[in-house]
Amino acid sequence: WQEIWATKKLGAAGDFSAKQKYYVLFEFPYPSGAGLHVGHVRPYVGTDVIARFRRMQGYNVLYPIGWDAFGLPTENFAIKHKIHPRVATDRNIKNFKKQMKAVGISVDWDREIDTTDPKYYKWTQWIFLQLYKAGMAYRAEVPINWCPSCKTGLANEEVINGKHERCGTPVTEKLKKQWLIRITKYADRLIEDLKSVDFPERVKTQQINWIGRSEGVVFTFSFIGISGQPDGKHLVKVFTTRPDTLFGATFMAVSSELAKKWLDVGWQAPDAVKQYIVDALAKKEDERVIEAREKTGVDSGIRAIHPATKEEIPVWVADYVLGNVGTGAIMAVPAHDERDFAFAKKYGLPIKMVICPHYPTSTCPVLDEAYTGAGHLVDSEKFSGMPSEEAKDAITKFVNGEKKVQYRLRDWVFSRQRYWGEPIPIVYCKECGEVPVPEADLPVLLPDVKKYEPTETGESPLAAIKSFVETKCPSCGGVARRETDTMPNWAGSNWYFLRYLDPRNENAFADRKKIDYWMPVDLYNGGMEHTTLHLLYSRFIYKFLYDQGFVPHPEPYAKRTSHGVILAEDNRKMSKSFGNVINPDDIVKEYGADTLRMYEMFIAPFDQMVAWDAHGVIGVRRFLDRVWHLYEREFSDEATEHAERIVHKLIKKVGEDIVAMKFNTAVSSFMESLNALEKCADVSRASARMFCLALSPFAPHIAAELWEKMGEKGFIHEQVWPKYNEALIREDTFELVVQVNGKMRATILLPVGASREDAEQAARGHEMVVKYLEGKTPKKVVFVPNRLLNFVI
Ligand code: ANZ
Ligand code: ZN
Repeated sequence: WQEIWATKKLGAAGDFSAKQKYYVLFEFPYPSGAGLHVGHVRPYVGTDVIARFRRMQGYNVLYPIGWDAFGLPTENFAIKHKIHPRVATDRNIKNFKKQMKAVGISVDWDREIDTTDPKYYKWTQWIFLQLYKAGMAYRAEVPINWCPSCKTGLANEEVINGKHERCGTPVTEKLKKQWLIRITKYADRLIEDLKSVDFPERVKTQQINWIGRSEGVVFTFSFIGISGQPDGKHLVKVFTTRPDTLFGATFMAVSSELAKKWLDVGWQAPDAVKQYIVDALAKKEDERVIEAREKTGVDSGIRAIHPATKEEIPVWVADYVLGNVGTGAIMAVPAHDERDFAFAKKYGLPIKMVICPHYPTSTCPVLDEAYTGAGHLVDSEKFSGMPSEEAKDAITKFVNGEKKVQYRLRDWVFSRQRYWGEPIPIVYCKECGEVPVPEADLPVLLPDVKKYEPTETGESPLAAIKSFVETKCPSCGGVARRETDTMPNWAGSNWYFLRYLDPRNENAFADRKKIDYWMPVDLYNGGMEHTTLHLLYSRFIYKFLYDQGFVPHPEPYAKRTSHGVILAEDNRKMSKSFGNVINPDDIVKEYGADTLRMYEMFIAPFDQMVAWDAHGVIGVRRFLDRVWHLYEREFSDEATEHAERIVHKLIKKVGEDIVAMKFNTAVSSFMESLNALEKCADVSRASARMFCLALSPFAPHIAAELWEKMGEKGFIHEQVWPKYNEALIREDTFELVVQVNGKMRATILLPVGASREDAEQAARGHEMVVKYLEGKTPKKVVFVPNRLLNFVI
């Protein structure tokens, strides 16, 4: 059947068809050397069920596939096994393809794409040039995350719990000249537009938290100069979200990065302080600051003037103040901030309470930890007694603070010092400086080389390839050098869903008419782990393309869903290193593709994590065997009401469940229906047809075969999804609740639509009712049709 699907092009999507379009997308696979395991297959089968179902419903379905093939895993694999990444990639894709075809995924193979194909990455580079022209891509020397094992810079999003998300190595910091993308410019819109899309709440929350918008205030502190007076020259700004706590600021703390800048401009710090700063910065190179680590600091000797009280407070250099957040300096309020509290305790700094949770103030508690909530101000001069929310504005005005919105999100570090990625299309010329490669000269081809290992110098391996580096300036024709850093693999994946719309176009990343026809993606299923990586990046790039007039909407995905991870039978993550990986090929070989598919849909609610269970697989296989046997019967030509009822109910249930992605309950409905059908003396041909059609999105191979065996005409996958008859699925009985004085005393099974008289007669015959009526005549009998009867005595 898979061969027939291939020749008939079952998955082919027609551009501009008059049918209603439906774009269903799964995150395209990274073709690793390890191949697919059964966990990967879950979202493919889920979306395949939907694609097949929507086709039967008459939609023009786009269900595409491609390969996200640049990046570290392949490159590291290639280095380890001494195979060129190109060769490894081709080999991996071939294997993935074979595995996916074996499961019967009905994608449109004619639209297959590969991010490492120069015809594809030409457009990835083109998008970079658009970003560059719009001032959205820039070069700057910034401290970045550095993976000492992969020897490359990383974006913040790629560091999970202080570790590189791909290899697990603790990340360090490195100061480096980098390409950055101004994703921060889109921070507000990335939050705001979540309102217009149908994403799971947890996805929205994670993105909002990652962007971390916080509204606060910048206060200015002045330092005491040589004369012992504030000289007006040394002003330091702090960012705070709690301006109401200003009177509780007992010291200031600055990052070592900021302190280093002061040293650079001539600050004569005591030797111990200098040493602390140098050590702290060096430490970051080999050990990342982790939240939980003990806070350290040193008194800088500098004193600052508190802007409200005019008192002198010490200025400390502390490692918990981050150089790249806010202004790199804070006002420390130990009484009301946990970090400041811990630091003040450690170094014996004063803790001054200014927000009291109780009012009046006489009952203020003694603090044994920071009080971070709201309350009334105390010990704050004329602001004492004011509610803290109100005091925020009042104090800000009082000391001329400026309101400021700050984000946790950083600009996106876009340079990688590795071989297997898209070259960044920029040239450096002595005369003209930084020059973008003209669009007509794209793609900048990744040179075919023998040596692609990362270097110790922090430079990309491309830097050692003369024929690549040395070039002519596109602007003046003079001697120039190419940029040797490559892009992160998110560059190719953040727009791939657009290339599917027009994969062979040589003049544009996609034809605008096709984009208008197909976009937005109607359903995008993918892993939760991509929420603040690919999903955020691709929303951002799409918004950028929207602003440039290349796409019709501000959001690419109308709806997002997420599948749960499948664990191994030992309840651990499936991993080669644990030796617990289950390969779909083995299940297909032993039990068949349809068994694998239905089991994966049956295993648990689609969005929940669950462990693999070999017995469950056998159970599903038995079910399919029984379906097969059912079709060995002679079906009657006459409709038999009982079997019809079963099948019509099934059609309704399965159709609704597919739309709601409740695949597991759909599969159990198949099982229940089969049980019931097996007991029917007669099953009509019409019922058998319908059951087979309903089964076809889940078990397409068996359904196609049964269809043919039944002698039905046509190709099952071109049939229309069956309509159920409302009259047939109506329940024929209901449970009447019988009460005496409002208390339930019995339930009685009655035909739907039973009259008041019938209900009363049946109830009076029930022994419990007889008992509680005690022979009395009810004052009133309340009757709710198809529900309830209440005797009031
Ligand atoms: C005084 C204060 C008093 C603060 C208080 C909090 C509670 P979010 O909400 O995450 O943005 N902060 C500012 N810049 C910092 C930096 N470079 N490194 C470390 N911490 C920094 O956090 C804002 C708060 O984080 C700011 O408000 C500041 O501490 C701290 F009762 O200022 B707060
Ligand atoms: Zn790494």
